[in-house]
Amino acid sequence: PAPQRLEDYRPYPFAIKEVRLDVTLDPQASRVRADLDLTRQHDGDLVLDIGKAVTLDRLAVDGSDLDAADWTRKGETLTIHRALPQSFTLSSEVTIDPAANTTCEGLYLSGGIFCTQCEAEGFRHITPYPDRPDVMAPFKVTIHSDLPVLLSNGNPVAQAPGRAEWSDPWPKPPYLFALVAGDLRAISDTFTTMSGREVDLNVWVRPGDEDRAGYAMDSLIRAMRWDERVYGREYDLDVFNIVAVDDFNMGAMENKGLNIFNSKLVLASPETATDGDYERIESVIAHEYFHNWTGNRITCRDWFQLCLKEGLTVFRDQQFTSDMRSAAVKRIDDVVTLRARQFREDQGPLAHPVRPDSYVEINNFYTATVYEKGAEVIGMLKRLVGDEGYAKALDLYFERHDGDAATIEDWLKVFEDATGRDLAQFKRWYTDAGTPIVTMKEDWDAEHGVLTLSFSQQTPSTPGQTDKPPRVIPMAVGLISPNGDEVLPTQMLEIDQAEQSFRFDGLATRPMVSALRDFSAPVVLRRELTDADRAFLFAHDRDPFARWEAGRDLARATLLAMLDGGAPGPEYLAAIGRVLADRDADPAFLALCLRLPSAEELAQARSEAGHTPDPDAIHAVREELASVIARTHQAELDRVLTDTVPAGDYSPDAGQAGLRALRLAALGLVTRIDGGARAQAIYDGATNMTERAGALAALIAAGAGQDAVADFHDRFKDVRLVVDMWFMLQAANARPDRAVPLARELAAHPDFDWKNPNRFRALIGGLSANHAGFHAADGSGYDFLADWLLRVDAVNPQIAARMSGAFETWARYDETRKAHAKAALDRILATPDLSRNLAEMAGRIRG
Ligand code: HT7
Ligand code: ZN
Repeated sequence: PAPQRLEDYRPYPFAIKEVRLDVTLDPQASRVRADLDLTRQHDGDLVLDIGKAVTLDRLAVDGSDLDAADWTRKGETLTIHRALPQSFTLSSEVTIDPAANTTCEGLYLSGGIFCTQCEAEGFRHITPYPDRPDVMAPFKVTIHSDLPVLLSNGNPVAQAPGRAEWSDPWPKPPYLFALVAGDLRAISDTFTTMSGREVDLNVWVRPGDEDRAGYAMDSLIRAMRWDERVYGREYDLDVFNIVAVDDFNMGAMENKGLNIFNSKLVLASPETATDGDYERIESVIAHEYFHNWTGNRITCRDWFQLCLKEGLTVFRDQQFTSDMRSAAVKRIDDVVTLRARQFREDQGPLAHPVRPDSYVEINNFYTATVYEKGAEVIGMLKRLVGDEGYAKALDLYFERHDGDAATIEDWLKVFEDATGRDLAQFKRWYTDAGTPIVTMKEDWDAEHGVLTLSFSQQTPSTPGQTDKPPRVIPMAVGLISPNGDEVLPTQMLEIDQAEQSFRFDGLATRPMVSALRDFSAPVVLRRELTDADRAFLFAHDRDPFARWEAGRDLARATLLAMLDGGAPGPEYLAAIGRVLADRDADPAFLALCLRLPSAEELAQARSEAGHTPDPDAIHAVREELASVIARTHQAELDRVLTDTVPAGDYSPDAGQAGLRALRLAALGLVTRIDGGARAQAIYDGATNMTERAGALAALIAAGAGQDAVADFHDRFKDVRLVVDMWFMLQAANARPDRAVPLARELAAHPDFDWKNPNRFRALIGGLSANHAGFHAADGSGYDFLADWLLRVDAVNPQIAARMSGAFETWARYDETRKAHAKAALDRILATPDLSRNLAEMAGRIRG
């Protein structure tokens, strides 16, 4: 299909004053009647979107039925040819089959619960409609069903057995429509808003899951309070409902007043969820809630503007987590994720701007670039205009655009108007793909005590974009004297030229430069440092991100040297010794410092340095370095294992979670040399899932986990989310030569319900995350993935397309692996009836 292009945007010819939906639920034949009050605004045909599986039973204008000659239906488009009055009501009646809908889009069934997913273009599978975000309307919805709980957007108007009416007064785009019906149980609370209104809060789950919904409710209340305190944003309906379902393509969905969640991001108890799960629940509950203002009250004009709501909402949820937990640890975690996912995307065949200018299938653009880089771009804006400028701009954004479907131009304009700053050059962060490479050089004039820092920036070409003019890059630097004191606290340098220098005078001795503090811009920084320099920064930098970065650089340099036949140097081993001996620092920070760079990160680094990465060699050096650390620091590691057991009952808070993270980081190292004895002991004595799953992962990685794997399944076979974990832990941690054979065995396991997105992601995503296992030299990982993508594509194209991203880096490997990957991609592309989703992804990746 021809791509959609940003430049082709045209406003819709009609406005909708009100939408009235009447839905009669039936698993095989649900009936939807829609009355749309339309008024012409511009010239043009009345064109509606309609899903292919929707049976159109009736169309009428102002009550008179249209006959077949009055409309044409082609593909997903319904065009009305009849002459139309200025204002009129268009009525439609359709039949749909939720039970046959396996796509988790439109109206479908999950474990007997009717639910909907309409972003990005799912509303057309429910009723004919202008399914685009700039057509906003208030909705009134009546649901007919015998099921006990019937929910839709907005406020409840009337509830009677077999019937419920809902009214959403806030004009909304169709992608925010939601309906849920089923046998559900709520845990409930209330929230009094800043202006004193009481809001009913409910988290709806399947019967029996109620005792695992408390943390989601607690997170919601904290998010509501935080958005009032930090952004001045108040909730605007009488009720806020969250529903957890088991079959869901992504994490969650911010439908107005009725958020629908993947149950993985709602349900948690100490025995069944890890600290990481709790933290994700807190942040995603907050993220979806924050969309109420950044996404719902102000939405996107078109899907090219997706980063307008997603980048900003990710930025806001990151701020929230920083406030709830440790800001330093959160920043490091976010950078690790950004580099692993977004840098990889920016450096490969799927690179695209934060605001893309064309797409074939919009669902393929819910990417790390739009979300995570979109958030980084906002972080840079905030750095450039300062906290006060940011607050003024946001106030103006909410005031000026409430009720609008807005664009990135609107967004930048409020910053320009609120702060007086010209953002023409800054806009390149939205329009230009690729990660800038910034090279920093130092010139020290000892005679005059002057240090000159020279920066050059260059952004590599990306598909369809070769010309990359310089961008504005906020570069946070500090200077540290040889005795470790900070001689110059953080300064924000603004690099806006291809080459640029900055002078620092009056220095008594040559300082060490701490650069890109707090990861002030999403760039790759290149500079020359010795291991001794890195160790110095790791010991003395006051900026926690830069400190961690120096340690990670040291680890990375050590591993890269080992790949060239070197041995771990004394600086790194001594630095790890200091980490293990540090009793003052935040344990969560220390845990991050102990974590070795991932295999994927090393492959990326090898390839950037012009080498062909060898997955087996990368696996081997990581194992070797872990063993060397364990042998060198055995006594300290044992001490860490005993000193990091939190006192008191389990709590998912940052303090306890940090201790457990440190304990598991130490365990991962000692398991390399003790044959799994300590991991088995921790597994056996575990009182919470964090330790149990962490110990199991360590045992599997050591090739010693058979008994624990069987025990884990026995204990948790009835807890769906933990069975997902069981699949994932095995596939992700299996030794490389076992990974694909094991994945094949697991795919034949009776619990492998591959049509369930979580279960599919657990196994297939687990294998893709096993770097050397997935990139097996015989191509078996690629074949396995291709087989499963084709199978799942026929039932759920969004999941197939998303998981195909594992092929993204195929071109960086050796000729044998490349030939296998190419053959697998060609096989996918040659398959008849491939979805638009997977065809676009496989085509772009194949190149
Ligand atoms: N805005 C949502 C993104 C989304 C989605 C969610 C569930 C299933 C399919 C989906 N397609 C797009 C979630 C968010 O980012 O907040
Ligand atoms: Zn979002």
